[in-house]
Amino acid sequence: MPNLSPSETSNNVEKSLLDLPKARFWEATDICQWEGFWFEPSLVKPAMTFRSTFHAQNDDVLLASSMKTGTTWLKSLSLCIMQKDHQKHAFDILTSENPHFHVPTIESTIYSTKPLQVNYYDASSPHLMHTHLPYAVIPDSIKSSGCKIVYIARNPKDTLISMWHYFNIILRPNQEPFPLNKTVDCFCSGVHQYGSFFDHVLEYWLESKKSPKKILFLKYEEMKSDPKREVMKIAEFLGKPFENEGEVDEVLWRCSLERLKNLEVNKNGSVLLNVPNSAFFRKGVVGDWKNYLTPEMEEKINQTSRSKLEAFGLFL
Ligand code: PAP
Repeated sequence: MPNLSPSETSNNVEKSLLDLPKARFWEATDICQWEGFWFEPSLVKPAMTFRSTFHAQNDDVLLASSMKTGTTWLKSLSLCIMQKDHQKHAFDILTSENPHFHVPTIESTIYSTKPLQVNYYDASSPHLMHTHLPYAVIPDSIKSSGCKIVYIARNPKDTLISMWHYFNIILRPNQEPFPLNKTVDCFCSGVHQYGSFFDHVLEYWLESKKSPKKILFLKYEEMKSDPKREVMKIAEFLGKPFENEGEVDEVLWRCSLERLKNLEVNKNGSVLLNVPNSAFFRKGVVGDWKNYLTPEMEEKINQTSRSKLEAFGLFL
């Protein structure tokens, strides 16, 4: 096969994007299916670029998650942990910008409203980065190098309700909220951004079982119920154990929802196009779904969880 120039490769990518299966998400935006998952069409090209050109270093760290499962919290905690040797009692980085600016989601950097601080394709320094991409499409070099992966999962019903609030703000600002029963249907069939949620979580979980030193699998609910234990686990896993309990408390306080929500940088501004920083902080309550879902909706999601997750031994 002849070598293709970058523009020929790019043209081929554009053409292959046109052939992907398409669907409408919440009557508001198009999504397309690539490698078995659903994406906003504009994210597929950056995802392909990430997969084919990113070269992981052994000391890189990739945070990963499906949407609305605790990404913002994980980014904040990991950032503080990775920087704690330099920071000590000095500068509090989370007061300067939203966590999504400091730890960008690689494939979404096309929506960044501000120039990035780090070039993720420059291999000269270690990276702390995040992706919502499923395990199957993350770069091979991440899988084969010493790069560690921290994944956060969340109960599907709370994830769905969090997603419902978020996309109603972002995609339907002057409309009625999207009907919840239809939201449940989309969620269970997997036709939503980065969906299927169930396949996404299961893939990372199975990989974490095979390679526990490579992938740390966290649950939002466990982080809420025993934050100290979980944050110490993350720090150990990243090779940055805490020296004393005071350090643990400090990091947890810096990253607490109440504090982040009330920081000026998060009350105002936007680091992602058309997404106010405030949209990333809501209630953070385990079981909030009980305020919204009918018993029928609950059963539909439970049934999907049983067949897609619990059948493999994963309980969320
Ligand atoms: P993303 O996928 O768009 O990045 P993500 O941060 O994963 O969003 O999810 C947002 C949820 O995490 C919100 O949950 P809720 O809708 O049920 O309230 C948000 O409130 C919660 N969240 C954000 N920051 C924190 C934090 N520091 N501690 C605990 N929960 C948080």
